[in-house]
Amino acid sequence: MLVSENTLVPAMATTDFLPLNGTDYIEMYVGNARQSAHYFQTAFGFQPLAYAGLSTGLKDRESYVLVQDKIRLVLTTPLVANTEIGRHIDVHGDGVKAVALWVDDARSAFEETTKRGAVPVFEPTEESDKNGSVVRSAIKTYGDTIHVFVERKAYQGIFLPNFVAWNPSYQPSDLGLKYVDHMVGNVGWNEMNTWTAFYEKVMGFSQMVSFDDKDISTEYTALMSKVMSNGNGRIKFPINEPAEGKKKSQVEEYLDFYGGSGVQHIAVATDNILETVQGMMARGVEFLQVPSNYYDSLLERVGQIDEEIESLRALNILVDRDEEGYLLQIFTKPVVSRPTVFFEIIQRKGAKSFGKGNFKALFEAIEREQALRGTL
Ligand code: TYF
Ligand code: FE
Repeated sequence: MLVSENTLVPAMATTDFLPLNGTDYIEMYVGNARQSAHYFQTAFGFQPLAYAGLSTGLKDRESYVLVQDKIRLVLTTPLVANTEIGRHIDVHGDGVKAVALWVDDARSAFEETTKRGAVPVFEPTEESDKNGSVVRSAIKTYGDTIHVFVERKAYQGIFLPNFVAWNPSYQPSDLGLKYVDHMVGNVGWNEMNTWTAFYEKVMGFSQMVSFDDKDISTEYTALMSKVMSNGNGRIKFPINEPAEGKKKSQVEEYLDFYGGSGVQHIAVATDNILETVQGMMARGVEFLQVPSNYYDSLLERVGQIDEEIESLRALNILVDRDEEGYLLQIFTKPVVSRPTVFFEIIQRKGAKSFGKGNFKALFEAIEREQALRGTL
């Protein structure tokens, strides 16, 4: 059939060889999962979901699974010496090991990506219990980070087979976090294009936007960034690399302390950033601060918005606008001991971008923190 010029060709005219339904879970390897779980419950409002460890038959590790709406966070720690998990923590500190992606077919996901050059971590593996079965497979991405493909269409349990419900009496309330908006990787000098090519060729992603060191440089530091997105836009992975500036780039500081490439920030969405951030602050989460004069010229830059400027100023929430709408965002200080992993809280009101208009104010705020650490 001939397709005339005016015929609308469906966006997915070419079939997506790696259809992704969303982020399935994020697994962090941490030194003390029991205490980290308490922190993410208290400070971020995550709810207890599942547990696996000594009492479920594991001998060398334990995991706590927390949930808030669509976000699942798995905190895993070794229980004995000389494990792969312990080595990961020794090299990287507490950090993100796995970005798990929800698929309909974990066998096909593994086959399609490995045949395009992905390095396998583990082959499709079926696990089952009385609630059904899950198939998972995994490939490497930047640094020691991996992508796990999770196929759960034959599973009715709470998380994965062989996890039990975790239902402690301590259950602080939810803080309105809804889903993972994007997850950012910091990669080594001149490696950004290697990894964006990986997401393009191996995982079928395409590039949404790119920022060079002219967009993202302050008086002192610089970085470059490209945002990769999967076919249906549910998965967005910006990739940063350091650029040469007058002083040490925040990405370089990350690479030094993380011991290489890894996940820099996890951006989580809320429908009410004012309430979410107020709640998180009351529970002890520390956020980066911008100078109060950021708000003096805000309306000129972003135009009319629903929120009151004074409420945004009081909480240090940043605003940016693009052709499609605006967004509100704020960044935590690192949530681990090393200056590495942090969170972004984001509320989108139409905007599909990442807050380019805030880069300068944000990066200057990060530099003030670097200066306090003596790492600038
Ligand atoms: O994800 C983004 O692109 C924004 C901005 O080190 C950003 O959140 C980019 C780099 C960075 C911190 C934030
Ligand atoms: Fe971000």
